[in-house]
Amino acid sequence: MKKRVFSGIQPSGILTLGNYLGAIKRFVEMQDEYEAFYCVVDYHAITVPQAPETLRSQIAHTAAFMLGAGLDPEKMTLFVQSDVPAHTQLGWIMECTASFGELSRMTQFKEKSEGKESVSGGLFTYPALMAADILLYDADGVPVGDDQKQHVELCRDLAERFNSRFGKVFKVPEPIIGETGARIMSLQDPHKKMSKSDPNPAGYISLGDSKDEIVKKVKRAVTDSGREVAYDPEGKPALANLITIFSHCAGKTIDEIVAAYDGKGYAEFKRDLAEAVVEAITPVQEKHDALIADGSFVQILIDGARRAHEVSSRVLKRAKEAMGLSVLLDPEAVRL
Ligand code: AQP
Repeated sequence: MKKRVFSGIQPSGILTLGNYLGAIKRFVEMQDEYEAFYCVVDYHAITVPQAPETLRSQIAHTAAFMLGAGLDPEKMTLFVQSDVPAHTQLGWIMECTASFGELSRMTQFKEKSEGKESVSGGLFTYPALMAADILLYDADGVPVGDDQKQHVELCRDLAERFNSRFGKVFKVPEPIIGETGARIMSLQDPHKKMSKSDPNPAGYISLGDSKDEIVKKVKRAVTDSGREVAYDPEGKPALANLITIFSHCAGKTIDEIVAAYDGKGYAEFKRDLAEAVVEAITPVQEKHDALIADGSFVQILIDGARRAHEVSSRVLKRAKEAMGLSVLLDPEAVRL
């Protein structure tokens, strides 16, 4: 039997090159080897305010970009989180399993709430919902970028705690982190990861960007002082990030890129980098555009939600029974 993987992407903006290199490309590679469940996690996106029309369109674009990148409905299950009721139900159970202290330690909450006057309760508890998302599919592994590792560790802790209290209900999953491309950084600040919700669009390359926009963003990308194209993540983090992006997009090693620009300046390097990015994402954009035009992604999401519901409702039932919840699940058991 194939091992299972689960992973999700928030429709909190148009996907970035970071989402593509750090997550989606690997989702595609894994769909042959694993039984894969991939989810557009729209409940996670509403932890910050979203306008309804924008959210609807971001859900569509997220699904179409994932399919455009090569996810195949014959091989994997793609669905939208809010179409499958078990997610919020087990989400609540996981909130009650997690402690306030461990949720307070999540670095993403600290980063996203910093400097904000008001943050939603959901932003604080969302790692518990994420744990539920994963556990509902008895996932063996969770392919994520390095930024999500802490959340997968929390999911493991919650699964183990629940299992020790109520018996073995959940499979305890492992994070699957790619060696490279695990964290693509902002083009404007190499200490911040590239994020689709960055208020400064110059910081990210969106999968929706035109060729001209990509060329401009790469040209404007910060570099470190000096002239030499050298890979030094500590001393020259901005340049190292650009070399990493180049290496992924062109399918070459870091050493090959560095050797190719020996004695050449940043301008030539950036011109070729922009070209490599455009080449890497153009086929994804073309397939995305065709899926949006013919609307065929909608049926894929409907079929995916049915399949996800089948699997997740069985796991939810196990959890509720183990905890002593519900009358409907077993009416005889509650006759005292
Ligand atoms: N910069 C990145 N480099 C590598 N991987 C990344 N991922 C995100 N950014 C990078 C990976 O993409 C997957 C989906 O992430 P998500 O959309 O669920 O949430 P996120 O990690 O919070 O991504 P963003 O783009 O930064 O979204 P916003 O701006 O809404 O917070 C995950 O596997 C993640 O690791």
